[in-house]
Amino acid sequence: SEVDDTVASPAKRLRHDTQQLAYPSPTSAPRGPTPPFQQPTQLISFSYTPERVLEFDDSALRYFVQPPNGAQLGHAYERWNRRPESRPRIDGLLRAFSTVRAKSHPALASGPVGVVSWRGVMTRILTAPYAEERDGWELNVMSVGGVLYFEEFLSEARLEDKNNLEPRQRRQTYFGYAFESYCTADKPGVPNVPQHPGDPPGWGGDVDTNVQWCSVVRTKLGDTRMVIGGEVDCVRDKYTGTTDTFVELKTSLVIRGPQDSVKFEKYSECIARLLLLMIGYRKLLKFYMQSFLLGVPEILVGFRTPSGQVTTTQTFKTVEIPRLVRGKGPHAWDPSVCFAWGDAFLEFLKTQIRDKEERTVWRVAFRPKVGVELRVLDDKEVEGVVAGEERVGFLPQWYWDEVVT
Ligand code: 0WD
Ligand code: CA
Repeated sequence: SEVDDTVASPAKRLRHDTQQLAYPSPTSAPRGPTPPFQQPTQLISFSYTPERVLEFDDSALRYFVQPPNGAQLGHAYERWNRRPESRPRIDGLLRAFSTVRAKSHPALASGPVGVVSWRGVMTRILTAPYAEERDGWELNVMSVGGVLYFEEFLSEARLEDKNNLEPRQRRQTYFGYAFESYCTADKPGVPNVPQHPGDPPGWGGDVDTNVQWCSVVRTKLGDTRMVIGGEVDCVRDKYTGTTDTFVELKTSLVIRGPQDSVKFEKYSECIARLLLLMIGYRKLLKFYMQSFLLGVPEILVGFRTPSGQVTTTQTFKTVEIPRLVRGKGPHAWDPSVCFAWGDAFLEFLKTQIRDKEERTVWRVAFRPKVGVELRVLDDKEVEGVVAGEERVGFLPQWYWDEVVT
């Protein structure tokens, strides 16, 4: 060929600079002992106000209340105060981490932190062995002072898609938030009183997705200590400053079929299993991992009709979920596969990224059924990530100044 592709071919260069980690087959039993996952300890909590200002207080903390029978999740849809999708940033979590470090929190004394990440990102990583074709993801990664920072990467097109959901999809997203409204109150044990004329009994106030209460925990997977932050929907009865009373709220569509005739009167393992089947194994793994990572002990699922009426609720103890699915057919999953993979993934990043230039931004791309690819972003790509803000890579300048001295 006339083209000198030894220098010019970006494809070739890419291949050369790209490291790969093969995806583990979930059916092959993980080799060796499962890496331990340490019980999460809360380091700090914070709130986002309706103006989306981060405050180190518990003003956005909500308390669980039983939702009314037959709650209509389409209520006040038109009054939803929607936060526009923007590039998901790690800044809030870094402010929290910076604050606990300044206070020399005792839970940070046991050893160096290896990973700082939002919980949603860790959920994606750990559930990768069971991901379906459409569940691929991309991350930006930086390694500064021996700490790996993860940030979800959404392309402009993906951001656009998230901002322009089909009306039907957007409504379904709203159902989840409306369920949270019915299930939570400002104060423990005080039932919700309607604010607007026409609000149904038990409505906990209009949905504002700016407002969030977040918990930041310390945990450890294998040899890697992690600081993970995530949104917590509410606490049951009281807030103790620990994760013990955290509750995750979910909705799940009741699929038409013989299940409809089942009466959900008492909690029994049999009924729990049936409900799990209705949620679907794949979705249940996400529920489980998301809650487990933050130490949330309870998941309350509201089963709804296609039009958004809650027909029944069921609470699950997070740690009991794996036992309910273990060995149950071809779609069953095993969390030890996820932890073994997660550990291998973190070790892979540590060996590949070690001793490299700290300003470098790495991109991890996960392709379901294939594995992950790791590469360095070029300057132009980093520009897209930074988008004219005061940042070093994707880290805010103030944080960089604080840790690199
Ligand atoms: O701006 C964005 N695109 C995102 C921001 C995407 C994902 C997360 N975040 C932010 C969150 O606002 C929060 O401050 O990161 C922080 C931590 O989130 P997380 O706990 O790590 O997120 P994840 O576990 O993915 O989701 C937890 C909850 C969701 O509950 P359900 O039950 O649906 O899993 O966070 C909410 C949602 O209620 N949530 C969002 N709310 C508004 N806009 C969004 C979003 N884009 N993503 C998740
Ligand atoms: Ca939720």
